[in-house]
Amino acid sequence: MHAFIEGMPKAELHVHIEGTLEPELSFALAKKNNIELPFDTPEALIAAYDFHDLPSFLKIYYAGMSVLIDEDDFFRLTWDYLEKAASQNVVYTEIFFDPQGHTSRGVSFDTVITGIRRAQSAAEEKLGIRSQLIMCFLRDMSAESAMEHLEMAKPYLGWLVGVGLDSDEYNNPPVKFREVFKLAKEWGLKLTMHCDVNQKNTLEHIRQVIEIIGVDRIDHGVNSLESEQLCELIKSHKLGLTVCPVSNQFVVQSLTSNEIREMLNKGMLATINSDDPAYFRAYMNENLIALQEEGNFTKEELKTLMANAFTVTWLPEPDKQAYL
Ligand code: ES4
Ligand code: ZN
Repeated sequence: MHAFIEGMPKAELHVHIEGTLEPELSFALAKKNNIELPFDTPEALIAAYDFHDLPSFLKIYYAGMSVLIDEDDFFRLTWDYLEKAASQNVVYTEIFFDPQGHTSRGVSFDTVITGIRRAQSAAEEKLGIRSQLIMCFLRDMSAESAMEHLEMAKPYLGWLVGVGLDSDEYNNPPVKFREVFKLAKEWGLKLTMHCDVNQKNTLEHIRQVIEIIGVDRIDHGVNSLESEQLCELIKSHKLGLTVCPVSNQFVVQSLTSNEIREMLNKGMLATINSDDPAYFRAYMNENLIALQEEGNFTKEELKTLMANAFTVTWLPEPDKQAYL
């Protein structure tokens, strides 16, 4: 079964590039940029990873970004992720990045996106892994800030496939960003938003992303199973759900294998993803292997999950068909 999982050609649709920052790279960049880290070794840094909910994770995730300063840092971050993904037979990936996590520290939008883009091009040429980029807005910042960052992205629209919404969901509903996402859609960008597992007002948030924002996909969205009506909406709109088993485990102490199976049984387009693999210590293969073991998934079910991922990619239709 492990060999089967490792050998499957995979698509990943929910990975935050800043969440792929490995402790070793963090130390290397800190040294290069003369930044003092509050830990002596990468192992000590990993030992301090103490997440039990979204805010406790985000605190560590934002602190980690402080070592990313110049274009080469963003290149190396992205290159290392793409190299790791390619080594796991990920043939296509859609990558989130959080520009506000960098501009708020004085790193320019251009530095961030140019470094990432350069690594995407190099990896496609040298490793054969294809990728597209999704710009995320931090939902705990203002809608005005999100709009400013959308405007900043205007000269780089050809480098973006879509926009997303992440960070702390508490009291930050999808409708807060209605105008930003409306404009992004007018510019031809695809739309997705996080509806993290077990958040306050989660069913209302899921309803909003579908009925008010008009998303093309939902990130996580596991709680939709609590509402037959939402499940029907998700199915009728053919929305993919990017589920992240190991990420979920930190919040609900389960890889949500029962929920993922229920989605498959209902014909919902569930996909498996790593979210923040360096922090959660699990890339695609580790997510799939752990999930298979918890839920006793069959090869057929795993094939369905991966076919779902290729089905809901934001690739041009002929390219998508070539993978299916
Ligand atoms: C995230 Cl798991 C998760 N949820 C919301 N925002 C995020 N940013 C990075 N990982
Ligand atoms: Zn996420």
